[in-house]
Amino acid sequence: MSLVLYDAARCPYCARVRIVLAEKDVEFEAVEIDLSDRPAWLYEKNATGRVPIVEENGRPLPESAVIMEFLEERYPEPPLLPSEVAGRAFARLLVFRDDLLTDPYYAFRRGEDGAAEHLDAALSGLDAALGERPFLGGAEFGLADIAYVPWLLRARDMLGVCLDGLPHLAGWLARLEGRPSIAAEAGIVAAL
Ligand SMILES: N[C@@H](CCC(=O)N[C@@H](CS)C(=O)NCC(=O)O)C(=O)O
Repeated sequence: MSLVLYDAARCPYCARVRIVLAEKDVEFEAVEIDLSDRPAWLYEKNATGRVPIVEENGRPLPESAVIMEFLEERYPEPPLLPSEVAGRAFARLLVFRDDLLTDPYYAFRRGEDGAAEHLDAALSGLDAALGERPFLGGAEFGLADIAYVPWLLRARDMLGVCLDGLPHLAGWLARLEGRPSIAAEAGIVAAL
């Protein structure tokens, strides 16, 4: 079976897929896409022209949330969703609601008025959630954590967002960075 990832180092959505592939120790070929000069053929694989796209045996699949689920089913070990139905639904809900973090993140990156306060509020919400459970989806590391961590790494390391006043969030990020998959992503961010 051949697996190709159309990838971009700076893309946090691609980071989700890189992390899942690393967690599951899946071999794949990475094709780096220059987002400022995207090849015309990319639109044949994804009508929006966006990455990530995963291609299995020549069949392209876009959308990071869908790709994460696909990889979870295709490579079930180690599992990245809870074994119990309600737990899986909760993890999926968090992925579905990722704009609670990504909207204020991009607004802050664009320098919009009031964006710092909105990002602070989003980060405080995550901090509060992580005060109640060790990982975003519950007791175990999984897709919910992977869905959010690319923006946290970029907020901290590229936008200079300080997590000092957010002990649960900072502790979660430090725990995640103990995993080779996330440490590798932090390395990619450092090299951007
Ligand atoms: N909803 C998509 C978003 C992917 C996305 O926005 N990728 C960006 C790079 S981070 C991209 O390809 N941007 C090019 C564009 O918007 O034209 C996903 O989850 O995969």
